[in-house]
Amino acid sequence: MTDFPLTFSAEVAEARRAGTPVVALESTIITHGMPYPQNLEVAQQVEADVRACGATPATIAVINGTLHIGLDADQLSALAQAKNVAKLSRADMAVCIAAGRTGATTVAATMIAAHLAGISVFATGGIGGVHKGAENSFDISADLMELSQTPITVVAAGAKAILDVAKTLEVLETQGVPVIAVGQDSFPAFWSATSPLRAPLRLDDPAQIALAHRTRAAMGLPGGQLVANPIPAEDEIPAVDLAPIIVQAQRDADAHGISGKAVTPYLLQRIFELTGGRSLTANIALVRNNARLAARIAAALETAVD
Ligand code: PSU
Ligand code: MN
Repeated sequence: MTDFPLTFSAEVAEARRAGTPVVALESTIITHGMPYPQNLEVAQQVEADVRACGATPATIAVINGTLHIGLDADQLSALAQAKNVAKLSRADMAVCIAAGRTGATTVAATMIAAHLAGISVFATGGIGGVHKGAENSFDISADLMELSQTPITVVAAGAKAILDVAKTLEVLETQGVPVIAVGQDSFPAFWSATSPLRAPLRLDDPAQIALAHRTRAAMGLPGGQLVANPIPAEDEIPAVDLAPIIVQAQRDADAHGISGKAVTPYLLQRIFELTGGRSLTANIALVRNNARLAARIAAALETAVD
């Protein structure tokens, strides 16, 4: 019972009826994070990875004013090619729906939608965070505040090195968000498996992560968990290779006066150009790796509930 347009794909509706695991997937990574046609291939591949690990994928987006929980093949293909799609965070989603427009969901908006749909686990690439120079620009992603208030376990490959990762971890701590590294102590840095920073928490087993999710709910603590899953070693770009490229991309963003919502897509596109496409190859590998772990966590959550 909703008083706004919300619809489920056939396979997500069936999974909800059957009580089988579902993994939410965001759509900003498709519309603003990768070029066509790779974005569509990756979106399809990530959905296939979730299915291969025993869960149902629910890619989330607003299409012509309806919040979609799961997209069919034609909708996914159309979204991947659509122009001028809005980038939706907590602030924008209701306006987009009310105005009958189309928008892709960021981590924050996907968490809100997943929660509305009764989905607990969400896989993405990297979360938004505190940008370099935030002490002047105040550019801090709404993703961080969303993690503190919406009970979703988000699987990401840490935070992108385009961010101020140390400040991002500080804000997450202030907001009471558990940041849990998987299989290592270091907090992963998106394209690179490790960073000089230690993750505050570590759990190596999907069942433990699922239990921590349920324990948080049982204690009445609002908010979710950030699961920081390192990119597989064979796919990473070493941090030393990336460091000068990130400096260059940030310098270009500043020189062009890029601000607000445009910052993250601009930096990703610039790094794609400066790495000759290598950043995209790594991005694809880490998103797929996150989808597989998320499916296992979702399966462990369902097992624990029954
Ligand atoms: N990771 C990617 N590509 C992306 C994003 C993350 O590899 O496009 C998106 C996510 O949707 C994330 C958003 O929520 O960037 C953060 O944007 P901002 O910094 O404007 O909050
Ligand atoms: Mn921002």
